[in-house]
Amino acid sequence: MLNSAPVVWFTGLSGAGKSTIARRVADKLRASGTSLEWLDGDEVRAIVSPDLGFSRADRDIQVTRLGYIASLLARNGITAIVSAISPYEESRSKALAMCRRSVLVHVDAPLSVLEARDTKGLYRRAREGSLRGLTGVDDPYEAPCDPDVSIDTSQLTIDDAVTKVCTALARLGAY
Ligand code: GGZ
Repeated sequence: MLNSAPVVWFTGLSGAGKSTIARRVADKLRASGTSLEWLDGDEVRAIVSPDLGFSRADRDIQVTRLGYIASLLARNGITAIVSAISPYEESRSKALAMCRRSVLVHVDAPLSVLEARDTKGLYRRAREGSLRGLTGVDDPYEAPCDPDVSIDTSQLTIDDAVTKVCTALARLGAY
């Protein structure tokens, strides 16, 4: 029987750096021969969840879908990397509970830094009032109480962030 693989779950606000770090971790794991899939919230929404918006109920369904897909991959020996805002503690914990082994990574930065980066212009639109319900501005984000890894991307380089995640995976014997 195949051993179950880990799920690496990145949570945090838009623009915090989840996808950037997830991509670099994926590259590093692939280079060491790990079979993996990366489920990015934005991409999964486009393909699997076009029916969903950003209400609490819809975000919870999105997070459940991500958790289920990740658990299927992991139990078949494929490491699953998930990057999604996943703002609510309850649905995030339930999704992770579907996965046998997981590393929860909280990617954070002060809101002022995210607003200055604003690569997609979402924060500007939220401040102007043309985008409602942006997480961290006028929609809640429940930070994990006890993440396995905490990264503040205003303080840490991407290289150091990747090393922190890989160290946590090594503790699981998964890297
Ligand atoms: C949050 C939004 C919103 C609102 C559009 N709130 O950083 P991005 O741009 O590229 O990725 C974000 C993505 C959120 O999808 P997730 O599946 O990660 O969210 S959740 O886990 O909360 O279900 C963001 C963009 O969609 N986006 N409107 N109102 N993010």
